[in-house]
Amino acid sequence: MTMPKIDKTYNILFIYVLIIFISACQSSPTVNPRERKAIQYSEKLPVIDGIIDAEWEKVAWNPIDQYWVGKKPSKNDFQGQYKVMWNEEGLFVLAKITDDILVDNNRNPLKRYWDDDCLEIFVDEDGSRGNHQFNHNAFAYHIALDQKIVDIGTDSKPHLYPNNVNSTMVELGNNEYLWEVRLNMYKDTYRDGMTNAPIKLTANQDFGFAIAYCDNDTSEERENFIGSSVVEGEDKNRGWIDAGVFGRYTLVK
Ligand SMILES: [Ca+2]
Ligand SMILES: [Ca+2]
Ligand SMILES: [Ca+2]
Ligand SMILES: [Ca+2]
Repeated sequence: MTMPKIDKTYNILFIYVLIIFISACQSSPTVNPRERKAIQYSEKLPVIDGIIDAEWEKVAWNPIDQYWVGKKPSKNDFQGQYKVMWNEEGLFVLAKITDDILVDNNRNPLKRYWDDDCLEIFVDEDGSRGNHQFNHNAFAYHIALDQKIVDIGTDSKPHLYPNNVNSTMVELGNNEYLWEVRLNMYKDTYRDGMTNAPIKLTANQDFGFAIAYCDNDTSEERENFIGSSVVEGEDKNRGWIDAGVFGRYTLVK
């Protein structure tokens, strides 16, 4: 009888394939880029001075490691990590950035500001997601090396938003820089050129957040744009238009 021998061979082959399949599944766990994460509460407001407050020690660093524009940079070229906390008064961000060459080619803060080195912080105060290109459903604040704050207004033109963000950047040495930022929060009814009262954040609410760094060293245009959230698809440079690509968070207390 030869049949049992063939059956046995198939059984061994089947088990072998099954083991390979299971181990492949285990070695690459499925990551859900839209998984909701927590932003921790800060009882005290950090001082925006580039010195790490005791409150910052209580929250973890997170990587800025998603290549939205350009390829993976070398460690000298760019490395980035951030911390984020919330308080009723606003959102607080600490970013540690390694960048080998700082450039500010466009001295006019409203001209091609994304082609100069800048930190970009994306906030969607109610986590509503959706388009925010020419409205204030969400903000994409570009923070230049001279701490000028730029986003696009409802008239489709870039504007400075000096009252919305308070930031500072200090050099730590070895091409490493610490950015400390406070962002006031506003409703989507924010009106450019008017006095807008900041809103209070509340525990357990949804929040959209991402952070990125525009890195240019020696080029006409930005060389790399590295962000914190996983963006699906070919075009990953969508944070300035679509709040749906921000990370999804809950403010916890
Ligand atoms: Ca501080
Ligand atoms: Ca660089
Ligand atoms: Ca919104
Ligand atoms: Ca640079």
